[in-house]
Amino acid sequence: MATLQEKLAEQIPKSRQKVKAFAKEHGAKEIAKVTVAQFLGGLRGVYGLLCDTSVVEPDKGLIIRGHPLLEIKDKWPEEIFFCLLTGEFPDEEAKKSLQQDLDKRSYVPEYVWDVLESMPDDSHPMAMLNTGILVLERESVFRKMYSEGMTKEQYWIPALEDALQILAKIPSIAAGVYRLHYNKGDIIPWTPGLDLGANYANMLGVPDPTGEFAELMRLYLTFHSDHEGGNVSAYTCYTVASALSDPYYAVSAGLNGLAGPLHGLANQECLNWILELMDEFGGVPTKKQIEKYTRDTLAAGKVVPGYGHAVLRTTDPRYTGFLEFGKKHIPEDPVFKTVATVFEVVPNVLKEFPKIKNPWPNVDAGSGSLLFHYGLREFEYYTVLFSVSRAMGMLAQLVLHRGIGTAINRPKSLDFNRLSSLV
Ligand code: HAX
Repeated sequence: MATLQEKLAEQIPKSRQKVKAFAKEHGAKEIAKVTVAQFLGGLRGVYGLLCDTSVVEPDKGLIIRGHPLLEIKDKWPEEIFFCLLTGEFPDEEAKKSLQQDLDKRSYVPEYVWDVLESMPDDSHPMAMLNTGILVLERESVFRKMYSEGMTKEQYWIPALEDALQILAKIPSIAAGVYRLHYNKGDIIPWTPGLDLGANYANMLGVPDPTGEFAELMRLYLTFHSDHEGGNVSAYTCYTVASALSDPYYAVSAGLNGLAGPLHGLANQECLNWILELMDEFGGVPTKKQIEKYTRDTLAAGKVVPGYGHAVLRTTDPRYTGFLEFGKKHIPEDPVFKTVATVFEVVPNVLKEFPKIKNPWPNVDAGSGSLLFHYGLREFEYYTVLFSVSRAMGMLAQLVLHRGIGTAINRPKSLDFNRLSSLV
C-alpha cells in the first residue's frame, strides 16, 4: 500500500477538482437557513463548513470516515490519523512507514525545553503545552515555502510536513510538561519502534507493569482525536489556518480553545466533581446521595461536568468505551464505581430541566477515573492528554483544507440594529 504522502498526492488533486466543480455547478443554491436563536446561540446546527474527517450524529456520536467509533476503538492512534486524512486504514507496511516517519521527527529541540523550564511554576500545563508548540513555529516548512513562493496547489505538501512534525513532537512535549511541571524527574525520551500511545504512556513515566496504562493511552488518543469541524478547537484551528497561518500557529490556537472549561478543560472538572462528591459522603456514595449532590450543584447555578453536549443527544460512545474499559480492568475501583453509579442517576435528574437538551454523559464523564486509577492524578494535566489526541483531528482537517483550497473564513457579523431590522 502507498505511504500516507503518496496516498494524499493521489487523492488531493481529485478532491480539489471535485469541490471546485461542485462549487461551480451548485454555487448559487441555498443549503441552510439561520434563526435568530441560532444566530445568538453559537450558530448551533447551522451548516457552515466542510469537514470530511468525521461526523457527529446526535443519536450515534462520533463516526470517523464512515466507521462508528466503537467499531474501530482498538485501532492505534497513528492508524486513526492515517484514516482521518485518507479515509482508509493503512496496511502493515504503510503503518510501519508512518511509525518510522514519526520516529525520525520525534526529537524536540533543546530551546523548547529552555522556554518551558523558564515558565513560572503556576503556569497551567495547557499554557505550557501551547507555548511549546508555538515556540517551534520557527521550524515551519509551510511558512518558509510560502515566503519563497509556491502555488496554491502545493499548500498541502508543506502543511502535511508541519503536521507530521507536530504530531511526532506533541507527545514528547506533553509528557515533558508533565515531568517538568510536577517535578517527576528527568524527561524521558521517545522510544523508536514503539507506537504513539505506548510511547506517550512511557514518556509520562507512570508505572505500568501490566501494560494497561499504555492500552488506556491508545484508547484515549483514539477517542479524542476528532469530533467533526465545528467544535471550538477544530473551528479555531480552521479559522486561523484559513488565513494561511502555518500549522504551528493554527494548532496552538485551537488548543487554546480546548483549554476552556466548557470544552477540553471539562475533563479536569469532572474528576474534581466526583472526588468532592465522594469526600462529602465519605466514600462511594449511594444513588440517593448522588441525586442530592447533583441537585445541590444545579441549585448553586453550576453545570454538572461531563454531562450534556452541543450536538449529541445520546450517551457519548466515547464514554461507553471508557466505561467498558473500566468494567473490564478496574471494576472494584471506588472512583470508577462512583462514576458508573453517577451515570445511573444524573441523566434522570437533568431530564427534569427541559432547557438541558442532552442529559447524557459526554467523553469527559468517565476518563478521569481511569487515569486516576493508574496513578495519573494531576487533574490540571488532563486537558493536555486531550490535546495530544485532538491535534490529530485538527491537523488532518487542516491538511485537507489546504488541499482543496478552502477560502479564508469570513462570516458576516451584524450590529443589533441590522439584526432587529431583519425580523
Ligand atoms: N449541567 C447543568 N446545566 C447544563 C448542563 C449540565 N451538564 N448542560 C447544559 N446545561 C444548561 C446550559 O448551561 C444552558 O443553560 P442556560 O440556558 O442557562 O445558559 C442550557 O442547559 C442549554 O444548554 P444546551 O443547549 O443543552 O447545551 P449547550 O450546547 O449550550 O452546551 C455544553 C453544551 C457541553 C457546554 C453543556 O452541556 C455543559 O456545560 N456541560 C457541562 C460541561 C461539560 O461537560 N463540557 C464538556 C463537553 C464535551 C467536550 O466538548 N469536551 O471537549
